[in-house]
Amino acid sequence: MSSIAPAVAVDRQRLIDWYVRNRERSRGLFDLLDPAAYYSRPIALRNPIVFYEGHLPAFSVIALLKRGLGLPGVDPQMERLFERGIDPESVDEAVPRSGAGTIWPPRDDVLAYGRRADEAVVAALRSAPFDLAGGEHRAMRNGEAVFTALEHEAMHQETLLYMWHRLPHAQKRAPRSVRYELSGASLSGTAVTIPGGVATLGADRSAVPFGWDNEFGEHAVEVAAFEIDVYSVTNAEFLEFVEAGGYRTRELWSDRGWAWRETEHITHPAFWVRDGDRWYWRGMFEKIALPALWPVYVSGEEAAAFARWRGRRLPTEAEYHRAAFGTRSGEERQFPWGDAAPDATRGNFDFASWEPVPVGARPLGASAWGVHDLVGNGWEWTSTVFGPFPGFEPMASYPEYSADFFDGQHYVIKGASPATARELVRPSFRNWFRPNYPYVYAKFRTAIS
Ligand code: AVJ
Ligand code: FE
Repeated sequence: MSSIAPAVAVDRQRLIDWYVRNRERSRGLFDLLDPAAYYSRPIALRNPIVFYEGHLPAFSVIALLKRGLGLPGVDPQMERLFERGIDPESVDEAVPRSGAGTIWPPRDDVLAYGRRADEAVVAALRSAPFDLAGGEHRAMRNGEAVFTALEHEAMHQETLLYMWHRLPHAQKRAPRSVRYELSGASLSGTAVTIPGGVATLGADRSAVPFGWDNEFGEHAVEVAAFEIDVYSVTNAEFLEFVEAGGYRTRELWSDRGWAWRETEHITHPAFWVRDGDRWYWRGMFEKIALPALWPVYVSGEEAAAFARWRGRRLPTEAEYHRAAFGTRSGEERQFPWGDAAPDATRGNFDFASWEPVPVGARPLGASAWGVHDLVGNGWEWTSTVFGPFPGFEPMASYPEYSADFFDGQHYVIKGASPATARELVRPSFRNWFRPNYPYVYAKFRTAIS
């Protein structure tokens, strides 16, 4: 046995544990649903629920076994059906894939496929050669395809949860332990000035175990001084905007935002429900009298309109970095709170909660400038169009991942939501959506130069 063998063995076990933990969590999410919901499509532009239960194992087979290790798949028919969804963000309608006309298999077949895929993936994680960096195995450089599979499943758990949020409550079974944090101090209206300085965006390939293609490479950006809200905008604050007629005031909206608002008849956040003369939060398992202190979850267009109403704007991606990771000395931190590993005391992420918590409720997670909740409690909208960093190269294990969305139609969101796995909490991680996508767990704060 070579001297590195024990370290490799430990690593493999950690990857297997992660895979198994991922699979158990996904199973738990599907088991929250009434079987009647299984073929429904809670978000019209996304595939029905059944697709995702097949997509998770199929994707791992495709990315790791086929592209990474050059092994055969498990079931070509299932892998074709479940390879890729119709995503609302997708531009390329010419790619044949599953969609509206698809006849979906019974759940038992999907589950049986999942079990076979799991066996094959775990077997590969246990013993397949991982040092295959060269030539036709580019997708295994630094174990890339392994992490692609693992992080993809974790990311989709968030997709599933925000899809579940749209389902009627009668189609979900609430776990016994559902609790909400509702009370706290009323903390709005404070802002802090962050002096000009450098923000480091992206990651250095040789310094991190894994990153998605859009995270590379590392580069410094000069950020001019700006002022930013210490707390995310709450439901109570957003209600002022609604009551002041913000949704009817043309000049607060971009042309694109106004067109969306008109065609979709948008008059309030998608997470709000009106009943009689009261507002409620559309919770995962029930409707909740609108929690004043929770951050409001909105689309980017709504966030931008609110900011304009306040005479302010959304922060850029670089300003977010500076607010989150910058310090007075010029050194940058790994996380807003410093270099300690992310845990539940630092922010509302890693499935700690089904809903947001009051803004400022995790003071141990504040950044060096005293800005709260930059990681956790909802992603943060930025005004930055999603695009490649200098030196971008599509990843071999999943070349379409980012490149398909460099179309000028998507905006960067940063941080984490309650449904973001802790493995995805890192400064370079970037998420993106169209600015009129109102379903994600995304909050915002305002800034000004
Ligand atoms: C990066 C979250 C925008 O949800 O479409 C999952 C992630 N890509 N499978 C999405 C993704 C392919 C993606 N986001
Ligand atoms: Fe996917």
